[in-house]
Amino acid sequence: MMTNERLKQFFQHRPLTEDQLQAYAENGYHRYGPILTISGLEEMRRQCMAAWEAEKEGFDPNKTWLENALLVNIHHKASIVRDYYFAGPLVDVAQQIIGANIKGATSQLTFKMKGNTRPFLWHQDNGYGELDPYNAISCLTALDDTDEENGCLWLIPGSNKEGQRKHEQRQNAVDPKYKMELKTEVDESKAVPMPMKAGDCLFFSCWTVHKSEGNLSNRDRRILFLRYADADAVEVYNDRKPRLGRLLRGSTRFEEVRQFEHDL
Ligand SMILES: O=C(O)CCC(=O)C(=O)O
Repeated sequence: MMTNERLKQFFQHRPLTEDQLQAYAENGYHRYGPILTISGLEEMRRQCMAAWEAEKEGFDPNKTWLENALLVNIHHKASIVRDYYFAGPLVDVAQQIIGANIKGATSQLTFKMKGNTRPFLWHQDNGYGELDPYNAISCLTALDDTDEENGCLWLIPGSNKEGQRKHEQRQNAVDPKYKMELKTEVDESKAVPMPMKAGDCLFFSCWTVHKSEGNLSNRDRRILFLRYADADAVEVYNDRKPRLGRLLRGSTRFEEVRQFEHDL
């Protein structure tokens, strides 16, 4: 693990204010703004791209979303992600939002490279992986400037207050091989784009409905996606088994989760 000095060189810590916490509870998201320093962004890009290029080839329209856009467990493959995920500013943010007991629930690269025009339909992250309690947060760190042209996220402010939604399973029009895509109905007029600068972070609740459009630009759109959950969170879709993930703060009632910490 990095020393505190090195963490400060790469990551910008800012606890959320009371007003920000209140706005998050109301709107279901928070634009944290810059979270990586210039050298943090450079190092993050360098390590993530090395991991990406070791496993992925260039964008291929005949491949699935999973093949083209996802690299899971990136914290096993890039030490800076591991430090950021386990000891960076987002752990404090997660603790402010979720409470004393926190685990890491997901780490992945979500790279919508130029040429990848596949939209990602409206959904809640708890649609794909329903966790209980319902306070998990998804944190997106931009490794490129992201905007409407290259497939930034869109979300529906306040949708976090409407609880767990029904999702329909769809076949994606641009990526027909991907049959598992979920979609929930929304009032599109309430949608707000979430452009980000490289090095910025946006996080939102497991109930916040969001989507992204295809990347129609000639620029890549690289995002690091991390999810944090209550240390006792269970997978509703999996017989309520505990979600495995490293315990980062506090304690857990699940021996598997305590044990999991030592496996990494
Ligand atoms: O990366 C994207 O464009 C959307 C991904 C997303 O919303 C998700 O993984 O939940």
